[in-house]
Amino acid sequence: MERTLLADLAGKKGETAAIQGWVSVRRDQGKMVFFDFRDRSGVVQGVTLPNSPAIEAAKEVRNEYIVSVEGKVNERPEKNRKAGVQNGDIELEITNIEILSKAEIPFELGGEVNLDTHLDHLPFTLRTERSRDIFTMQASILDAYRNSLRAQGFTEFIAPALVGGDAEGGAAAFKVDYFYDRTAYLATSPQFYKQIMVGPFERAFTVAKIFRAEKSATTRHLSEATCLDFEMGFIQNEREPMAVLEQAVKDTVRAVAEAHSDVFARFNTTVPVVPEAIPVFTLAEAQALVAKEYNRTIEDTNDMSPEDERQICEYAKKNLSSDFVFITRFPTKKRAFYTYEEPGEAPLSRGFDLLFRGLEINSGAQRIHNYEQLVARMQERGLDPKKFEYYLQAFKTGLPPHGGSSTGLERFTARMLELPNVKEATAFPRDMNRIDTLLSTDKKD
Ligand code: AMO
Repeated sequence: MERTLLADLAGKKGETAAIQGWVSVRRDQGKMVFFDFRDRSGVVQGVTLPNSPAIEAAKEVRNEYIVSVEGKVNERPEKNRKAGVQNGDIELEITNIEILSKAEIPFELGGEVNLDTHLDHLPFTLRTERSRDIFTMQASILDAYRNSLRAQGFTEFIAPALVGGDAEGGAAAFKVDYFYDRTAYLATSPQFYKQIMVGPFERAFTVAKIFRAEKSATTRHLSEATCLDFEMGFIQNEREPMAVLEQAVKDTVRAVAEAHSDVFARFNTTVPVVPEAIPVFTLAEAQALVAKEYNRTIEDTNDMSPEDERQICEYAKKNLSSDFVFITRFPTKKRAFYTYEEPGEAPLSRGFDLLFRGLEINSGAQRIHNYEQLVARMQERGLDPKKFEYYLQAFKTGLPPHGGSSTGLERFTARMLELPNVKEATAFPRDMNRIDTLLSTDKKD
């Protein structure tokens, strides 16, 4: 018999159907055996009556077994109906049950486990409703972001993960043994390549893997992350990439709100609030505001601390009805070498960050597009322009004034659902202490 997805069972009341899926729960009640089944489309309850030809087979089945089941789709008696539950008004009366795969489970799925136990068992724990929700949300974010940028005239390209040098000229890079005894690196950012792509496309974006060898064991750092990067030509200043990003954020939030109200509810959070215009503060304004509002002194006036980020977001939520805040006018020296300085406000730059629910999820800027100025900036920073000759070709052959930004997909997802740790929003996180399994048992995060 052809398989029916659980979401389509309700249309088969009174008929016989064949389903395939997982056993979320098995319950024995007297001589009957009940099951909660799940598949990619949903859930249904099954019952094996004492006189069913499947009763002996049903007794063998345990939680998380994968089964192929046949049965009759019955309407449940009025008193047993469950309002608000998918298929809460039907039940599959099982006539045949075949085990497709047995399961030896380390613990019950969906119970409370600490993050390390969760991560140690991802091939199993990714099956929880919570994890499936997180990665369903992530897939939707990715989709919506791509759609938004395409609608804004951007062309997607694939950036390389193996590169000849460190793009940011500072961020710690992982070394790779390459052919001919050469050293390659894992890309810390698709930065150079997206700028190069302004040449052919004017507006280009990429979803890129980035690898960072920073020794930061925090709730917001990964060694391997996914970035949503775009770059655009013919801008006046950083406000244009900020506007593109704002539109992408609005489109993404709208799409996930439409598709996943149930997920927001299960995570006990709400759809983020994006006002018509996301509030913009300069670094100095933001820090002065939190210092006053929270009666504290600012330690580092060159950059936002995690506490500054949390507080300015709390302020914006309360007073400006926004879950997002832009910060601008960081000192040029604190930004990557290619960052454009604001001519009227040197030594401040045309760089910006976007904060979301207390965390930086995006960085961007207008870039230096003039070849001579870029070479001069490299030299100021002690970087050897010779090592950047390949990238510099784009400038030698001419690039329009341009800028762009990069959003961390895992951070965006984590804040969307208010997850405390970015690792939970990464299907297979790599950090200082872990590649799949812990690298050392005495170095837990
Ligand atoms: P930046 O280094 O700020 O900027 O990175 C951009 C965004 O990527 C995410 N991110 C990370 N997420 C998890 N773990 C990490 N270790 C990590 N590092 C970065 C963050 C961050 O906001 N080339 C510039 C971008 C640009 O100017 O367009 C850059 O790489 O969400």
